[in-house]
Amino acid sequence: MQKLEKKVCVVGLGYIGLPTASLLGTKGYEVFGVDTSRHVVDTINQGKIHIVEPDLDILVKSAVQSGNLKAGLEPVAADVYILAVPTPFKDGHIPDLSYVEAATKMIAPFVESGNIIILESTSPVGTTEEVVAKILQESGHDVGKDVFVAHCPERVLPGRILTELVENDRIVGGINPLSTEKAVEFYQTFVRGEVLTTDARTAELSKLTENSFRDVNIAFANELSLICDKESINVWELIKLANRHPRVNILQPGPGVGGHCIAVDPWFVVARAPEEAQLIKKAREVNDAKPQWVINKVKTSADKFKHPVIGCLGLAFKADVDDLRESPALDIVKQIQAENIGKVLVAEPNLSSHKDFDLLPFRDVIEKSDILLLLVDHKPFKSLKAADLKEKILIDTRGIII
Ligand code: SAJ
Repeated sequence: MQKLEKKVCVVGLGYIGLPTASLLGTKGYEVFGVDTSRHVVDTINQGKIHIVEPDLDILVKSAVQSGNLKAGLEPVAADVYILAVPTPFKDGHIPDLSYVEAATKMIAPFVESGNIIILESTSPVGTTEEVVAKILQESGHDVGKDVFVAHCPERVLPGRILTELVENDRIVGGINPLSTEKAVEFYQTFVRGEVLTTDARTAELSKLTENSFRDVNIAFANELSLICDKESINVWELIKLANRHPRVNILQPGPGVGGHCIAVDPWFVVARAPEEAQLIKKAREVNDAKPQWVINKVKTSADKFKHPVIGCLGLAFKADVDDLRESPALDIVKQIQAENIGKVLVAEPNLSSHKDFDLLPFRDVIEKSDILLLLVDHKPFKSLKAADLKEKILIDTRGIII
């Protein structure tokens, strides 16, 4: 593999930026990471991490110790800039592009002739051209000729980020063919998967499509769980049986869909095509309604006790991560607490503390609860057996306790 560029500046040192920066640091690039948080910058410069992701601690330590990864609050001159900042939504599910705008404005004074600027943040169609390229053009750069701009959406799965960063196929869409070509050359130096090429707008929509596809399929599973509950049928058994058909592959129901990706990105499609994106919108609504359904189940069970103790297992948005962003589990537990449905006990084995709850070991939570609400299929919880929980009311939103 050919090494073309030397210095990389990664803006945004979160779940995507930090793994990317440290991976590049261990591949021989000189990497400078930028974050607006002093705490994040200081932690990384000590070779430590501020997020939980398997093996990330080892990678960051090694990149920092080799001198190839440094972090700071302001960008530096580089050959390649990677923007990996959040793209949340505002009220009304309208995309919030202020972080992308701020990051582009921040690097603009450092950008020089020949540089490659890559937007990795998941973005609505048009963002690469209408925000990133436009700001750089307005800063006096001859975009597409002198500096090159492309979108390369991140597609890694939290929990498997380091493997997927290297192994996954990547989609690179430049604002013009030359930008695509330059960005592809860069990714080919560290990605083992295939690097597929297109234009920036198609690359943007491809990422949104992947997550919308998953959201729609999870919504189907969640809808089935409501139908099965009404019919007193075990949805997990039903799905297992249906999936034995060679062309059926139903996903798993849960307490709702969380994370910063699948619960957010489909809205970017809906925002630009509200008339057309009917199914995508409905799937979001089905998944967003599931937490309230779970809360109602807890309420019905709690009515059977004078002073119900509700043991909640898991706060994270999915198994074996500490990430609480858009977590339906967290929302459910907060709501149960706010509505005073009973005394709430919480276990989250991936966190050492939480500002709103005293976290307990999960065995203690089980022992002290009347109602056991399993919200996340974390590994330690999988050892639980229904036979050992006989005197409790069990609400297993993940179908792991048999
Ligand atoms: N979930 C279910 N049932 C399932 C699968 C997932 O309820 O059968 C729930 C999870 O519990 C979680 C949510 O969906 O709350 C999302 O989890 P996930 O594991 O499906 O996905 P994320 O959000 O961790 O990562 C996704 C991935 N996208 C796809 O699989 C299409 C990942 O590849 C993307 O890089 C990531 O979004 C992103 O950053 O966009």
